[in-house]
Amino acid sequence: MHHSFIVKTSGWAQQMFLYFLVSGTHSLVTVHQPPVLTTALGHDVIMPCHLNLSQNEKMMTPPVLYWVYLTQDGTDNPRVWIPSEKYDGRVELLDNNPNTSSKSILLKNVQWADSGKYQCKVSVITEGDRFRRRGNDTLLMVYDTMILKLTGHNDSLLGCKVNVTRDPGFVLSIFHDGFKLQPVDTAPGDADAVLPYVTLSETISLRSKGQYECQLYLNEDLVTKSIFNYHTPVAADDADAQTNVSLTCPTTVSGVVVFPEPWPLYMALLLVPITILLGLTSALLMRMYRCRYR
Ligand SMILES: *[C@@H]1O[C@H](CO)[C@@H](O)[C@H](O)[C@H]1NC(C)=O
Ligand SMILES: *[C@@H]1O[C@H](CO)[C@@H](O)[C@H](O)[C@H]1NC(C)=O
Ligand SMILES: *[C@@H]1O[C@H](CO)[C@@H](O)[C@H](O)[C@H]1NC(C)=O
Ligand SMILES: *[C@@H]1O[C@H](CO)[C@@H](O)[C@H](O)[C@H]1NC(C)=O
Ligand SMILES: *[C@@H]1O[C@H](CO)[C@@H](O)[C@H](O)[C@H]1NC(C)=O
Ligand SMILES: CC(=O)N[C@H]1CO[C@H](CO)[C@@H](O)[C@@H]1O
Repeated sequence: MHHSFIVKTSGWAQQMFLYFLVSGTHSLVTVHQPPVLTTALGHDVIMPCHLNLSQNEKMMTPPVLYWVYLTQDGTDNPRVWIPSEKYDGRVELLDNNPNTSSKSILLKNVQWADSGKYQCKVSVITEGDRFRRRGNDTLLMVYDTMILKLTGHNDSLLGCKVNVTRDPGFVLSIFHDGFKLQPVDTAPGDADAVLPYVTLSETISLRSKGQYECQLYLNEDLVTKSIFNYHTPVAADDADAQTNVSLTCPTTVSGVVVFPEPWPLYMALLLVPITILLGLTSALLMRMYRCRYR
């Protein structure tokens, strides 16, 4: 009884396999791509796509990959991979082997017009069938360099500005030593419908010294941030504020990082010739000493 059960399992598995082939249930082949991606203007972005094939599905030929940009009206969707004229020279495959499950592409030098939805599609030929699977679209959103600086005629305000793809999910906030500040002025983006992006802006009044941080969120995810260190408390009168305000340039965390001068390295480099010189001098002195007292 028990024995026969074991013998039968392989037959059962085969039947299941046949069932999937015959019934045309292709739930065992899926295409995965992330729902949302953000990238800085002018940068390159990897758009992931992954073909998931269950063990018992065998492809007869390497799968054929397509990526398309979904236009808003849904017509004339340009092909991103294999690149149509519009994308020529701007798109690369991350993995050139057509047999691997990675179907990700690299889109280079992202522009505002690249904001939007992208779909990854894969054509598969298995032993019993040929069909096409598509991913659930990736929405690409673009942001420009964030600017965080003193504003107002007496530098009593700190303003944060950033241009982003038009989307209600983008939110700017300014924090002081970890606490969120109430803005004195905020612009959710002017309604210039001609431009493919909006300028988000937020201003707070400076209270005390410390670290001010402007953060750009897309829904729950931190996209980019910028830090401003304010060293001296705002003084009572204007003259004080003018002379005694000391600032450091804002450091854009997601962008260029400025490294301090490598003074220890310079010292080390200087020390080498000095040590050699000292060695030579002492050797010379020793010889002179020996000569004199010989
Ligand atoms: C695509 O979305 C549908 C509906 O939201 C979901 O049922 C399906 O599992 C998703 N497919 C993938 C591959 O994530
Ligand atoms: C691929 O499918 C298997 C089950 O068939 C699942 O365990 C695995 O998580 C899937 N991989 C991805 C990337 O979704
Ligand atoms: C991909 O697989 C096919 C057989 O299905 C083989 O002929 C081909 O050489 C493989 N290509 C690479 C780059 O491995
Ligand atoms: C946003 O774009 C406008 C041009 O429309 C430009 O003048 C402005 O400097 C940009 N703002 C930022 C913060 O980059
Ligand atoms: C800076 O100007 C604002 C009005 O623009 C004023 O309310 C504030 O008192 C001024 N701050 C100082 C330190 O003078
Ligand atoms: C105008 C003024 O009050 N200047 C002050 C700025 O801060 C230095 C100390 O760092 C004081 O000595 C100055 O009097």
